[in-house]
Amino acid sequence: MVTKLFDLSGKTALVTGSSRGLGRAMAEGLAAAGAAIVLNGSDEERLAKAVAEMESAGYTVRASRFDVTDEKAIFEAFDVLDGQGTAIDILVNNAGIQFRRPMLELDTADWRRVVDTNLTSAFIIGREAARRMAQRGYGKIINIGSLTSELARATVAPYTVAKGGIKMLTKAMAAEWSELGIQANAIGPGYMLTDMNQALIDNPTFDAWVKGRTPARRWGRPDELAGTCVYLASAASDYVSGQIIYVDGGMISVL
Ligand code: GCO
Repeated sequence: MVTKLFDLSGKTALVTGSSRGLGRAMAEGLAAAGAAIVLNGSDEERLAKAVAEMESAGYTVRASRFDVTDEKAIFEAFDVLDGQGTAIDILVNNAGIQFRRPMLELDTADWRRVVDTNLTSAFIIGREAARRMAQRGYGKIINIGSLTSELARATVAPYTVAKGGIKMLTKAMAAEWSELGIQANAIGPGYMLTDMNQALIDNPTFDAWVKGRTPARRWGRPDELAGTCVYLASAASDYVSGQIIYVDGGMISVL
């Protein structure tokens, strides 16, 4: 019974920003649970390499290349999926960028770029997916937040604002879409070993801070998000909506 609850066979998942990092790790986890995967990225070469690697692992995968800040490209991508008869049952809004700079020195253009990529994209892609999920009375939306969905860190204001918005967008989606058979939830990763964090990982002072501030005394691995992602994508979470689950080694829960 338990394994059936987490079985994603027959489901298709679109994971944005999934040619590497957290998105790729969650895509692998969803695929291992039986889902067919639509990988997304803007870099054609990196995306093709990720598709090939996942196909060679025996997974059912295809690519959908679009920039998550380009609304026209998003419409076109969904038109292609519609034309192929590909229904997106599970959407993981993972795509995101980081830009570290004190606000007093921050250009508005950089603010807008981060908020558009990390937050507005989740609304646009979420809306397009939900319009189709509502017709089928079924869907799972998983937005990727952050510790900064709750707590601010100096020099990452636009990221923090966007991730705080992700938490509340998730609740707004739950408010409007739960009655349509769509569950919208979020995952809040802690400090994870990703390319985006490499500069922090390589900084001995920051590395020591993360290890001291995290009860688990270590950085998280991208694959450690897969279990929570599969849970929120599966029947096991059919009565869960509007929640954010932190996968952070305990960091958000302690002073
Ligand atoms: C930073 C990091 C964080 C982590 C993650 C923490 O500059 O503080 O990039 O934002 O990536 O979001 O949950």
